[in-house]
Amino acid sequence: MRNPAFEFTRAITRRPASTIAQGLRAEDIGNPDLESMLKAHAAYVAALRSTGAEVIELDPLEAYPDAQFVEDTALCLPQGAILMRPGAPSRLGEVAEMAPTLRVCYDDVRAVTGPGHIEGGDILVTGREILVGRSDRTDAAGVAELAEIASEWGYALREVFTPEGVLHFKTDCSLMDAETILSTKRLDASGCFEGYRVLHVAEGEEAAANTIRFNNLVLMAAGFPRTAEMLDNAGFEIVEIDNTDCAKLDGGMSCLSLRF
Ligand code: CIR
Repeated sequence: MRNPAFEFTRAITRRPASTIAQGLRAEDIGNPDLESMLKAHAAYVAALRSTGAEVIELDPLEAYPDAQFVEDTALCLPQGAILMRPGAPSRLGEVAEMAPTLRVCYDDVRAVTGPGHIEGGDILVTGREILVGRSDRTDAAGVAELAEIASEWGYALREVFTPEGVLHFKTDCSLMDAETILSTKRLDASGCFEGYRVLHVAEGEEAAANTIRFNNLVLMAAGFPRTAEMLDNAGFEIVEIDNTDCAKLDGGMSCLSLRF
């Protein structure tokens, strides 16, 4: 039987728009380059497809410079999809753009309607529970509304906290298999992964923590050799993707797809 925490038959992605230079970022380290971002995006989609999954590639949305980070718009579970309510005002409209595609894929599509906010980047679904990190984008009311919907589908949801100054909970962690989490030391130190097997990214390679386990592969940002070697030694099959341009907008591997 397939493990829904990391074995998927489908993914949804959205190609970056020509307006990406207007994308949100905590710190300005220069504008991303559209051509190289498109190239990296194509490599990302190809890696997902290489596992046998179907990838639905949506068109760019010029009005939403962050819309390629589709993960923040929804949570996809085997029972149905839940539309999020982003805490970034400029991203709220991305949800309505994603909804029609999810309604084609799922019979049951629910929504977090507010007043709270929640973004998919703050949600880690493991083999046993849903962890949601409160952050600047995800508040208590957003978590509570998601918890209510998820409980109807039999999920236990646990509220945790994203470290100060870190955009999303999953900026600092990812699921490797149903019981194994890759994390920065600073996030693991909060105790939120007690009872799991935790692998730490190498010191100085904190930006390597946002990966995705997608079927047989782990997609990770290129340029973190010590973390890549550690994961390889732990038996994971790694594919490295150039994340240079997405990183300029605080984006990483998980943000670029919805997986189900
Ligand atoms: C933002 O600030 O919303 C985008 N520039 C980056 C979103 C990254 N999404 C994610 O980690 N799930």
